[in-house]
Amino acid sequence: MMECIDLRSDTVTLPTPEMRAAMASAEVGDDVYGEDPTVNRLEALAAEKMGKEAGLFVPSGTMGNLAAVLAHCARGDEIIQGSKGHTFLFEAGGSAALGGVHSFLVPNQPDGSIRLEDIREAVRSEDEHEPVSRLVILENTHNRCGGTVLSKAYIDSVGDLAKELGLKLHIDGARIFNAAVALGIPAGELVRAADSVTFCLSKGLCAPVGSVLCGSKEFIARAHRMRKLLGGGMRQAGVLAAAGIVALETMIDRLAEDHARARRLAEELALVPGLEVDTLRPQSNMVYLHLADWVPLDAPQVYERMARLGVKVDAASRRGFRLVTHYYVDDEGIERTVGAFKQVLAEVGQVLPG
Ligand code: TLP
Repeated sequence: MMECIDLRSDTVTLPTPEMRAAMASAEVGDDVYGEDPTVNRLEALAAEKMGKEAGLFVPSGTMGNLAAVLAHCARGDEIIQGSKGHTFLFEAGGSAALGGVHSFLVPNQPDGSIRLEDIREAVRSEDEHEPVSRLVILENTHNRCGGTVLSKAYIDSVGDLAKELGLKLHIDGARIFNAAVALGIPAGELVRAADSVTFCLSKGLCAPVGSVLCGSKEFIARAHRMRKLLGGGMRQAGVLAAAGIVALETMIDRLAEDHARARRLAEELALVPGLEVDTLRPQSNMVYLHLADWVPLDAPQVYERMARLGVKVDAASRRGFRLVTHYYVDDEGIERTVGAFKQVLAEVGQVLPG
């Protein structure tokens, strides 16, 4: 277990001993020639789990999403996506910067969804003044909306609408297994309506590096070219893929533990004077909270004091935090986190009950 409790993200997770052993003994080859047997095995396993024909191992979720956009869209095309989406907010504007692909933003609802009528209204006409609507992106779980889970029924309804409107559907499923575990259904069923999906191996699943983009064979062939263009063609990448295989084989079901701990964390933090928890019953492994108005510190100052007590949290906004549970945060870690918040807030003058 880590000395310090690090709840900044599930990206901070370290590879497990089983992963390190698999990495050390991985059979490898040159993946740009398609000759790395371990990468090939990971891609096949990922495709099977996603219920798609093919998979493509990429270095990051960001590259997976961008390769998908570039494989779906031409310059001057438009993506319809949520205004709180990771692909819009936190991927360096890659679709516009490198793909010449424009975004039409529609509001994310508090549950992470975007409304069907907003998608319908966002679609452009044939008029030459307008960009060409091409792609819808959903995010599941939805990071900025609180780790919220989109249901299969909702995704299916977006898929039907996309088909009707002649659009493709991509899912940024960085944490799709958290969503699937929360819903109690296989991930492949959850993303059935999507033309493509990216999921990450290096978040709650604890692999050190990598994501997999999945879709039809024909789509993945185009995405393969885009990965090369983006500099993501790797050579003996089986060393990394080996950890990804262990992640898929051993780390999915246990995500339920992270979700249970996130709920406990939210419930206990809600009792701490000075903290306002945004969602009392988080749906997956994220807890968002903010400081009450009377607290004379801002989030970065609280972060500093918490860190000195050995607890790291993500100061997600001026007065808000995101706490992400994962494999390396156990029950004691939850207690220490609650204790550290209590202590920091007590130090700024509030008398705590009990
Ligand atoms: N998210 C990171 C940060 O970038 C915010 C985090 O700590 O949560 N999609 C979603 C929904 C994500 O949350 C992330 C990473 C990505 C894509 C990008 O994955 P990477 O970091 O592998 O490029």
